[in-house]
Amino acid sequence: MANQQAEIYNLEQLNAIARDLRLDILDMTTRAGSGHPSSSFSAVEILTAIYFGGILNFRPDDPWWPGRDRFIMSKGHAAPLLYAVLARAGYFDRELLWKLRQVDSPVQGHPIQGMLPGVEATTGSLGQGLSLGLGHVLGGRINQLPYRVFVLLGDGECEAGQVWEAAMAAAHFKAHHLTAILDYNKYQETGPISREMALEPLVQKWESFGWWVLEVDGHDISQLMGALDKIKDTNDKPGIIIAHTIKGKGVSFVEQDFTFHGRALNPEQAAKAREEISWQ
Ligand SMILES: Cc1ncc(C[n+]2csc(CCOP(=O)(O)OP(=O)(O)O)c2C)c(N)n1
Ligand SMILES: [Mg+2]
Repeated sequence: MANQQAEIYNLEQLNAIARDLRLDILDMTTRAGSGHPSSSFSAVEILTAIYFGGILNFRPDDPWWPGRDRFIMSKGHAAPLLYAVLARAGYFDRELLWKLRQVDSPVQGHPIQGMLPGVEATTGSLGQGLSLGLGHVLGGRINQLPYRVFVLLGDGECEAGQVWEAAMAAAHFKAHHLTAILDYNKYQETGPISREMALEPLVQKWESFGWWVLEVDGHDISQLMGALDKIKDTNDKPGIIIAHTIKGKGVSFVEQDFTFHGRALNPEQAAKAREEISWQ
């Protein structure tokens, strides 16, 4: 059965959705007084393309439908983005977003499977999502369900060894239903990746692990959709889209400032940010 997402959006509408998601992330984190706004802003267009560009096959009113495609937010600290997307997709009431990080709220600082419909995996301890995604693909193979699995990785996350263990295993098992998207914003928590622990040459690394590799501008929704579509044809290899992004994208004074990694904007900063985002 086709994607239950009834509406098909054009590029202009998708860019408007991306802008609205940024505003939600801003409001959620500023109201909570904590969270990861810059990590969330970085991947807004990636999730917009996957969820609203007709890539992911999902049913918000039947979230555990066995045939659904899976999206796993491996960089779990970008939970505000995931929650904003799931609310927008119709999995739950948008009012829940304002309970981010409150005690007993289902919208915790990191996603917890079973607490909210649409959350496929409990993440936040970095490095685990690709292994989980591979497990879903292999399970689908056993159960003869040809769903696809998409996993969003951070670049700092790729400094974790488990990512490469999963990469090696996915190639070995010819897991061509597995697509990783790397949010390559060049920063992790404490500074630039090139200084903390360099990843380059990244394309060659993934290729040498047996993956199909595409590179895109991670803020260009049409490039992302083109790559997400093309990567379905890998035949016998898993695929990765290396999406070049800007950490904090959309708010000038947050962009590339890693001190905003785990820090919400204060109300004055948020008012300025709202103004900037609203014009995009
Ligand atoms: C296993 C593990 N180690 C350390 C952390 C703490 N931590 C949270 S986010 C982060 C940086 C992640 O950087 P990146 O993957 O590049 O994500 P970005 O925020 O840049 O999108 C770190 C080290 C963690 N969550 N899990
Ligand atoms: Mg990063």
